[in-house]
Amino acid sequence: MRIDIVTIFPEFFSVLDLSLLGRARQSGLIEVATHDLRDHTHDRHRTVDDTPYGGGAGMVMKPEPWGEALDEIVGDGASEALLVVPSPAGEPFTQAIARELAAEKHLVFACGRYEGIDQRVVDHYGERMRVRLVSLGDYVLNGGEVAVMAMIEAAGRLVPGVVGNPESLVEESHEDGLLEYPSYTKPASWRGLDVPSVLLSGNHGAIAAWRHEQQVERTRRVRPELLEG
Ligand code: 6GU
Repeated sequence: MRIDIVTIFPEFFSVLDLSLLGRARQSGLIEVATHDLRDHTHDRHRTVDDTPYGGGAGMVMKPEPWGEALDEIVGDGASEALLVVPSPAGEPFTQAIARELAAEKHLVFACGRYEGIDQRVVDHYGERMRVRLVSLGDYVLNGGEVAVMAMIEAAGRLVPGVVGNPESLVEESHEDGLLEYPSYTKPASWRGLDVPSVLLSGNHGAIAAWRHEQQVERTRRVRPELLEG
């Protein structure tokens, strides 16, 4: 998988060198390139934003640097790539979307700052390629960078080969529509708290039943809306 990220803070993504995704990059499973939007400005101040037409607070990102940067990445014709624009006005990011992103050959992330990117950027590229506006949740971030980091981590670990033991992907929160069951390791007793005895029983049927029960109970308690579907 190839990932291109356009941002005014390329250094922000240096943490992608670390851990699981860092290893996936070293082994060539995932190729990541960051692009500084300001490299596509042509004024002395490297301006990427301007005041909004119609008035109002905040600044809007100008379309021209985005056009230059994205043309350079996807070419100026139709593109097979998927353009992902993080936006609080987008569709909510879910495990299902992470799976869809993980199946793509080429992802391009356009990180907006300020009050967002001139709408014509999305409209223009929407005529040449698939574009998705995706939100991390119902709260406001200063820019798309943190959201893109979350999306890359969630999707990247689903790319075949990135997580060593693919079975560990199956028994996780959200993979079966439920929250995950509580986990325990040694010692069997810690500060007066004992590991549930069923987990020490060696009875795999009973353990599976207990874990499922815990999943349903947890989900009913904190995320009842997940049980409706
Ligand atoms: Cl994707 N971007 C910004 N700026 N704020 C957000 C978000 C994205 N998702 C939730 N809040």
